[in-house]
Amino acid sequence: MTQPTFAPFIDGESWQDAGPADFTVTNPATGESLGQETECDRAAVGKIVASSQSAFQQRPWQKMSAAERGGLLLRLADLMEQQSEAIVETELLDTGKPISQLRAGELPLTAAIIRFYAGAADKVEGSIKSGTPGEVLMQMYEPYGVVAGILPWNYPFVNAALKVAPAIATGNAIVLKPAQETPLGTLAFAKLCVEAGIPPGIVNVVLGSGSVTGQALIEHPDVRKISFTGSTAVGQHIQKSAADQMKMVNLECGGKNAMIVFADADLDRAAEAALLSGFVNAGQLCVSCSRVLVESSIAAEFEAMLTERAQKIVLGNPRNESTQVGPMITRSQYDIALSYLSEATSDCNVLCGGSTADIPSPCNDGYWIQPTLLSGVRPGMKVHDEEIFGPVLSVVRFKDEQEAVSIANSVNYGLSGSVWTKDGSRGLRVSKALDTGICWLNTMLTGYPQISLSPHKLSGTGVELGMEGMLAYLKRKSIVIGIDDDAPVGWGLG
Ligand code: TAP
Repeated sequence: MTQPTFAPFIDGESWQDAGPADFTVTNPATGESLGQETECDRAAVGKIVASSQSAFQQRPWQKMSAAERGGLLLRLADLMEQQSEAIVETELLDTGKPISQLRAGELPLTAAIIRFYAGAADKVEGSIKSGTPGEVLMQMYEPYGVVAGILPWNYPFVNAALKVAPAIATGNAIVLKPAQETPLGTLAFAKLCVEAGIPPGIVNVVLGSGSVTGQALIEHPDVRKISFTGSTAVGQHIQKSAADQMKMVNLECGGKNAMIVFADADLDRAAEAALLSGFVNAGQLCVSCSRVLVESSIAAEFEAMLTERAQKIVLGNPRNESTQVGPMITRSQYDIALSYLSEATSDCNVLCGGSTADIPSPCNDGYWIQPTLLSGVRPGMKVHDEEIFGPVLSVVRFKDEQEAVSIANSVNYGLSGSVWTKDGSRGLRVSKALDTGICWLNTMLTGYPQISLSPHKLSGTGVELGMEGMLAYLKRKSIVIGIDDDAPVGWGLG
């Protein structure tokens, strides 16, 4: 049977002969080929950015009110819900995520993000400040024009919404670049945008590798802002490249987040939260707390609780409703996670998991790793300090509050954290002391479009989500207006 060609999306249509289609997109749960993907070279990227620039500069986009753009986003969210089963199928094939989590988690979160920015579109306020009596000072916001949204493979649909919704709400055009391994969700998202009435060209998609297509996109002079989600190494590279043309850059990068469990915590809830955080999406989640810091006095008891429950986690075919953990999404990430594991298992105690998993047909050729729990992990070990981005949860013991904070903050990243204690003052004190963009206190991973995420340290720069995340898609402009014809101008000397 002939397989589909995944081609870039320009002016509301698939551009089938944009370039060579020789990259195979794979279903990570089964190892089967889903089709061939086109790679956009510099010329193809140039054509797609030109389409975005033209759509941005012309009617109907330039004549549309913010409220109308908000209305288009509401229609997008509605369409997404009406077509949710088709979207779930697309994401399931592309990423191998468990079907129950796609239905109950990702799709509702994506719709919530879009609806938040739909409502926010006409809430952008400028200001008037006092100057001299003869002058009025205005401050306002303007869209950048063409924005690049560069996406990772771990949550293609959610990440597309995180870039597209604020970009559209603020009147920009956006060119998305999905990870080469996971183009399906982004293409489906862009098509839905057109179906919702967003003018063709306002949401375009380039396809191809980061080094060729991504690089051409970030270097294009008409791209005035880059919103990137991915690894710290690539984020740093993008920031350096963007400096040549003074582009505004937003970077959401890696994390090595800590959950701190004090002896007085509700251990039952804390154990559930730790396992969710460590193993949801097979650990391929930037904000997951892959380090569990446990007060020494309860460490043995807590490790036993985690082990007993981790052994019951259902790993397997993402189509089964009962599946909790799916495969690694890419072959390369599977290899990276296994290489971390082979090093860690000689230095630490493996409480459960620790290697690949055999999943029966049709999933026997997928990228499967057992949910793995390690104890005896300490700062300085690679498994403690570096982001693995796989289903590996490390237990680290601490003796008191000061040591817990010091261990949590000892890594180069600063994305998220979580604190578990019944002592309210301590909970807030420790949450404040964590050098991270977000902290959950006695809860875990709850996501709200209305609160911003601003990564600290090597986890990134800028802000995503919330009103501030939307303002990041706008440049500032001040206008000073003279209203007194008799006011002096010039040197004021005569
Ligand atoms: P990366 O390898 O950094 O790739 C991210 C995106 O950048 C991909 O689309 C990639 O393209 C592209 N890219 C690579 N080189 C580029 C270049 N020179 N110019 C422009 N684009 C380029 O990350 P990943 O492995 O896909 O994602 C996992 C990482 O994302 C983890 O570190 C995770 O923590 C992070 N992440 C962070 C967050 C937040 S909110 N902080 C959320 C999700 C994920 P190709 O892959 O096609 O080559």
